[in-house]
Amino acid sequence: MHSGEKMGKTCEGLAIAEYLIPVKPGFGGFDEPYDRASVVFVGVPLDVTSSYRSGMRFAPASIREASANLETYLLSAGVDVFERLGISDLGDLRIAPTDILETGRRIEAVVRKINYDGKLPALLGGEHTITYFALQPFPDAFLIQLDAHRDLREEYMGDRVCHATVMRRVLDKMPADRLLQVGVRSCSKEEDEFARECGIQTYTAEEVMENPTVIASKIRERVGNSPAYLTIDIDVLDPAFAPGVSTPEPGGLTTVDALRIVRELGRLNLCAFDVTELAPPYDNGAAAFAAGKIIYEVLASFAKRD
Ligand SMILES: [Mn+2]
Repeated sequence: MHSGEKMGKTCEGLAIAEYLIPVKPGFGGFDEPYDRASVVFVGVPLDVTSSYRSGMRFAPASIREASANLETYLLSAGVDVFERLGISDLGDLRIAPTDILETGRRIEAVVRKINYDGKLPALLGGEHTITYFALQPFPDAFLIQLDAHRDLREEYMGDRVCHATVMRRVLDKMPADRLLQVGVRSCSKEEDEFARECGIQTYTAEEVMENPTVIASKIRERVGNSPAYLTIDIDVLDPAFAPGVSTPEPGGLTTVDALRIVRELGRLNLCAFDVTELAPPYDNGAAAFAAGKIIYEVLASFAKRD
């Protein structure tokens, strides 16, 4: 039987352990047992479709290392995330190196199971392609994409499922008015025309930087209490703040801009979130620490949500 078919439509009794490689210490270093957790991390070191520089396979380990060396108390929120949330880490997904659809089935199975158990899945990419698969258990969710790029190409260098097409594949199944692109500053003419034709809500990097809190309020107004999947491509940050990414794009957010916006977005009715495209070999840890800090900020807001 193909592994993706074992799941059927239910997750009851689903054994996902075969898809996972345990990693200790996990995110933050606290290693709460899965049963007691409300937030569950999974590393997804997918690193196969990069068009420029790779190294995203090293990102989950780098983010975990940074997370263990950042304070878990958030001054902005007045919350220690490990006091308020049970946080577990299932380790890294086993990647099928030459079969992205099989890897995708494993991502979907693991996310579906965590969600079924009433916990928030938190994915540490890996390349952005993972979001397409991780979103599958949430057909009614809004997708809020923090990213320098639109990722809306119909195909890229012959690939239909890759980091540059991931949001186009999402829109094969999801109405365009549920995709919000935030921090955008780079795309092809065709992607821009497509986005306008479909009416994809877009906030450029400069619009966000004018006032991150106002943009976040607009997003919260639009999404309301609907389930929201937050995907953070770390290249939304300017390369000055996060040099270690796969496809750097100048003109981006400062780390403070990003913290201000996720501080608000963490209060949404989150169904899952991910952080993608970090390529640790290209900096001295700056991007991994920025990613860790952004994740803590999301968790602190999530812990305080009404
Ligand atoms: Mn990007």
